[in-house]
Amino acid sequence: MHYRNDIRNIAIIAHVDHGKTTMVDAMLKQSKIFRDNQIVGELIMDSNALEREKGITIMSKNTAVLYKGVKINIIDTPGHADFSGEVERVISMADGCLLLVDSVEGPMPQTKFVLRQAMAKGLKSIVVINKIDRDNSRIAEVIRLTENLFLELATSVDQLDFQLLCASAREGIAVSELGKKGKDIFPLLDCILEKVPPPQIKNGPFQMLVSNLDYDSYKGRIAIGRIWRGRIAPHDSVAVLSSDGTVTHYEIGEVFTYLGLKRMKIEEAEAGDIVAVTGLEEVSIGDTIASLDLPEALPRIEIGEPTIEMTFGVNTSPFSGREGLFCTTRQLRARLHRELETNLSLRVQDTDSPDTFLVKGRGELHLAILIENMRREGYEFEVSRPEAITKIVDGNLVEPVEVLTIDTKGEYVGVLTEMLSKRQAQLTDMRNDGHDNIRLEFHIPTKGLIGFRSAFLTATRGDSIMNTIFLGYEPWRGKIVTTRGGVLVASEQGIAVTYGLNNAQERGDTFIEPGTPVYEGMIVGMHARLQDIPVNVCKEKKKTNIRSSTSDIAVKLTPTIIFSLEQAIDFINNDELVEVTPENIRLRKKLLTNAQRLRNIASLQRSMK
Ligand SMILES: Nc1nc2c(ncn2[C@@H]2O[C@H](COP(=O)(O)OP(=O)(O)OP(=O)(O)O)[C@@H](O)[C@H]2O)c(=O)[nH]1
Ligand SMILES: [Mg+2]
Repeated sequence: MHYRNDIRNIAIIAHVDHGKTTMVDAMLKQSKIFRDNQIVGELIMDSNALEREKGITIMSKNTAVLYKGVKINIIDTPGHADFSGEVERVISMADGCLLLVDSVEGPMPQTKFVLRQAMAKGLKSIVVINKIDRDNSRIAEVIRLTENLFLELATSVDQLDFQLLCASAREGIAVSELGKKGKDIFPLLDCILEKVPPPQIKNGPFQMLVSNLDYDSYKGRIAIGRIWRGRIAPHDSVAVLSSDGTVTHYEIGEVFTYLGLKRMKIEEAEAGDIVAVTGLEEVSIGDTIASLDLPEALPRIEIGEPTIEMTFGVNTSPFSGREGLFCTTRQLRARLHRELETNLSLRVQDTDSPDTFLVKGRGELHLAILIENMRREGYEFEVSRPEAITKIVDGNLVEPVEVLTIDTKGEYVGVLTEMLSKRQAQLTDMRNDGHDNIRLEFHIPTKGLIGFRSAFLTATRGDSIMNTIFLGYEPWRGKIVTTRGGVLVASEQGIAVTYGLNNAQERGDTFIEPGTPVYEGMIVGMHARLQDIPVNVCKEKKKTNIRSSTSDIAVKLTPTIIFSLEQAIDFINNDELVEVTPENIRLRKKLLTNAQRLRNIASLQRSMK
């Protein structure tokens, strides 16, 4: 066994938005990976369209920089709890981690979650207190809180020995001593070279664990991972050891390593490095690729279980097939199964209905991102309201419970606690920093969180931040009585007009603009009361022979409420669906006609008697 001093492998981990991807920017830019005149922009690694739009990292990615003759392989990870499966998946490629902590927010639930993961994998930690340029930063306090977190999580004394730096990723500076004036990111790179152990090389034939997959239309499937043993070169013969014990032989196509944003073709790679290889038709994340001389499997990657589920079905609305490229059950099934190859914390199951699949994920955002991606690819389908996944453990019904952290102002505490107690949340902690910034912590069943985010944003006028993280399974706390009001349901198919919408607005807020095609059973607004009511938004004003005065024509509509996909999923009830097409997001009742719905209510009432 020996070490390779020319490589370091690190993962960047943190709570959402604490500056991981910005830190990678700084390292890439200052290590002169780019040509001097090359325009590279910001959040370079957030390369996919949805990531750029939302300003968050969704998938973890590899890059590398060269510094003082050493290649530092960097794995950028997502911070949002819904994508924590990604962190679990890639962290084993690293020997060390940069744990970023925002100098104002301090350690957050996801900071704890990812640090626990890193410790379990035995990674050496470097703590970076980031965003020290922020006005209200409280560095000393945040350091103290971070030390407490290490004390809480460490299982051995050497885990308490972590290196600490302060940085502003945005300004591209890091300092090893508080109060020193920074000028570049190099102190952090030096610290990585010094403190992160170089990769250990086991002698023996080739062995690599597949941690990620990519696809190229020319090269086909690309397997990415760390080589644990031996060497690999193009055209080598290898065995792929899959989860069910099957062993398949392949010839490697090309071998690549990372540098900056490029994958570079190389003639040979050696243990300790992170590489991408082509030529393996059937390979999954978690598989081991090994030499034919000694085909031994590495331990598989373990990923936490999903907590929420919803159905994805073929679009059954009267408008089905109008806007999508892929609308059939077969296409929907194939797409969902393809997603399983890379989205490890996702599950897909068949249901009693052949046109509907049960899809399970880590949270509403996890599933919403999948829906949004599919819609952009041209898929058309319908989804149900998300539900928490319950289980039976030792004969008892249990449900997922999460820790909810809210950063808010004093004035909202009353309304938030009231809203949350209806959702079965229990207040577990409340802190005031003396400037009216209040942090509340609750334990809340996952079912209570569904539909909460939009209510939260409205109640706090967008002025507060909420975060959740999975805590565990606890005994079922009973049903939650939903508090959402009724909806306005279109009573006829046609085109919505101003006159009809204006009438509807006397009953509540509307969701569609004049000129929108509607069908019977489509939800077009929110009723001011509890029950649903049919409205005819296509109704024109009666024509008379006398030309109407201008005051008649100029009906002023109240502005329409337009839901984003996530808000739509958050909004619907059990008897409703969201219809998703490349062009539109419509809300509808499951039962489209008023007669069907009335009959259903009557039969429900009968069965309750
Ligand atoms: N003031 C200040 N803002 C920063 C700094 N670093 C990052 N930011 C900002 O913080 C926001 C989030 O930065 P990202 O780099 O996307 O954070 P992230 O940790 O990669 O976020 P996720 O991948 O979604 O978890 C962006 O608006 C950045 O510009 C910093 O050092 N100072
Ligand atoms: Mg990021």
